[in-house]
Amino acid sequence: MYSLVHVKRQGSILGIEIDNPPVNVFSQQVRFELREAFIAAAADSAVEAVVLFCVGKTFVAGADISEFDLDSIPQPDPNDVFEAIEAMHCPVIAALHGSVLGGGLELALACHYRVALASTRLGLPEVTLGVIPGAGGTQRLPRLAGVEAALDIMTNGAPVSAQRAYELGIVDIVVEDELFAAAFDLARAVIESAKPLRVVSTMPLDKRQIPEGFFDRCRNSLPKVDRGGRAAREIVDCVETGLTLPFGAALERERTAFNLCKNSSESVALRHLFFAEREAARIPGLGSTKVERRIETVGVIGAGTMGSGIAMNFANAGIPVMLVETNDQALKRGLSLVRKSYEASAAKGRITLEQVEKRMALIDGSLAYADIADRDLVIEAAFENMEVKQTICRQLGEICKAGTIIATNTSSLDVNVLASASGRPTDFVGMHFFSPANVMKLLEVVRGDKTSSQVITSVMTLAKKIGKVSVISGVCYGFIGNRMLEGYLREAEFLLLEGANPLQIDRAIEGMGMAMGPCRMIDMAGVDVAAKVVLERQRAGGLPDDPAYRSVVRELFARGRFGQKTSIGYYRYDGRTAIDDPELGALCAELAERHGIVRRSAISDEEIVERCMLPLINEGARILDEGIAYRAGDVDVVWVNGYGFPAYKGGPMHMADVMGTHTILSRLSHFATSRGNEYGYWTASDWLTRRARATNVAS
Ligand code: 3H9
Repeated sequence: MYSLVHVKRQGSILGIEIDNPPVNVFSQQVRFELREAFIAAAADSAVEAVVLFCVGKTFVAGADISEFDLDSIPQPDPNDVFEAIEAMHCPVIAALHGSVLGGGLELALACHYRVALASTRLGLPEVTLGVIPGAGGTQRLPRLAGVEAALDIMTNGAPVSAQRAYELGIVDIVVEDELFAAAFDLARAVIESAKPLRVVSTMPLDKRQIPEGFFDRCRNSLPKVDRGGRAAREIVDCVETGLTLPFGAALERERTAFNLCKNSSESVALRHLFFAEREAARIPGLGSTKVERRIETVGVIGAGTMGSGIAMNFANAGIPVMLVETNDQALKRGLSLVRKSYEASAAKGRITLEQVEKRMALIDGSLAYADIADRDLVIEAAFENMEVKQTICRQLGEICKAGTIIATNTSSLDVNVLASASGRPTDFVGMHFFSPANVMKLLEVVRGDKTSSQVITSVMTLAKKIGKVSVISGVCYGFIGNRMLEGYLREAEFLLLEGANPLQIDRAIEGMGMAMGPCRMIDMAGVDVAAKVVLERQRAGGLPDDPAYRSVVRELFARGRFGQKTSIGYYRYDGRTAIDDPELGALCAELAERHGIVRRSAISDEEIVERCMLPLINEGARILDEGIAYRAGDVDVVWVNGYGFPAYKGGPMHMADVMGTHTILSRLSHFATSRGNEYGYWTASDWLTRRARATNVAS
């Protein structure tokens, strides 16, 4: 008796159904039951065709990623199941819907025919997990779609539409609805035609169409630095060697490469993030008893860059949104910002002109708060000033209907103070979007002391709907992400004072994988913006009493070197090209002397990376200690999705795991001695110390 695979007979056609919610992963149990079902079907000569399909929202969405932590994929191997399918005496038709990904597509490719619903997405996204298709994907897909298209699909990992898959020969029929009827019709047609079975593994690979030097060109266009690129290179190798090897040997070659990638530190990190992103959406202790408020309409206060970007997220997801401004000019400017952005996307072919108009039609503008009183969610995205935001929140609390969720997009202000200003703290939440808000994936959802679980859950569900990766943060200065930025930037600046230059710092940090070094990042965001944050923090008494602390950014601000916008900041700019500026070196030398900091002639890249990363990890640990983040994975998700931390290193806390707590403690202690620790910069967090003790006890 099977539990996850069910067999249903319709005359001489056998329906084999996989039912492994939520996404029908190709787990060991599914493989076992499916193989048994095919072996039984093969023994039944009355069966003239098989239709393979899945229950629920999708066909098989891939192999079970959690099995990758094991030494090898547990038996039965997916390839054994596929062999059983290909060896069938009668046609096997896969009926596809939802997300046919990874091992799911490999399963479909082992069938003789494929019928798909038009809404289906098909792909081999293994590369995004640092692995390669390991169950025949690198061998069967090129046989159907051709080498070039197959490599494109596998090396970039993005799924294609059913229509595109049809054009490429991956699926045979696309239907708008009635998937099963179409699959059964095809089964009957194949039975009647008595054509030979289309066994993909026996199809020839047309080598003549591959131009000279094709694979080398392909390798050269992959990422130069190893940003998780090992898997992409292995994919190219597997396809190339597959041209000359017998199919069975090519499968073995593929599996060896898969195992190599699976055991790489990059893949371990990427898989950690896959699960961390999903875990981040959960509120501990809430279980599955979720009661949510419906959010079908949204209002946004403020139509500046942030407000209009936020509004676009909702329009993109088909949710009507109203932008509110204080004057007509600002409103018109905001709406035209949105239109321009959509038109730019259309010009790049990302959306159609029809979609531009459809989305614009979902965005209304108004000058009156009363017009958003009946909205389900209202987000204030006004200027970052406590008085201004308090006034807005008060007004929103007064006019919004009962049940409206009131949100602030503050990046630094106290959400509890704003919640109390609204007079409805249980309905109040922080929604910290990152700029540009319509592009950046991250959303920090800030729970105030009194925010109801229902409100948090509703906002997390909405975040998923608008395509955000969301993480819950408690209230503290800068929440999870910006708070951690402080120690990181502090050390970058101290390194400048000690004699490193911006170019070296950025190169070292980018060399370890960050998307952008700290100096370039501040120049882009605005030295003035960064300096004002420091000055405000200082005014509020939130900073150490260290006159040298962030003295570089403050001095640059005082000298009007605001970064890219004034063509000079940490760098001098020729257009967008950053050029080393000797005057900056002189300025840092002057500041170092003023603050009694000894300059050195050489600072190693290793020291730069360590000095910037250790405070990041240490502050992440404090955030965990204080319960600001629920889990270490949440911290990682924030830094990877909001701050350009390399996904293939898994985030700062995953990096800490890899380094080991004892190593981190000993390096913190090293810098406490070599740099001095008057202001506690190198004092280890309790969390790290406790962990080190726990590992001592365990070992
Ligand atoms: C592969 O196939 C290798 C093979 O070539 C060969 C091997 C030899 N495994 O994302 P959701 C869980 S590599 C385990 O929230 P959605 C997920 O953790 C794989 N678990 O749903 C979550 O659990 P929980 C290639 C998985 O509707 C729940 O399912 N395939 C897997 O927003 C719901 O997930 C991929 O890379 C998995 N493969 O999105 C596809 N997939 O509820 C990965 C999901 O406990 N999956 N879970 O938090 C996805 O991209 C999305 O899940 C999908 C649905 C688009 C399918």
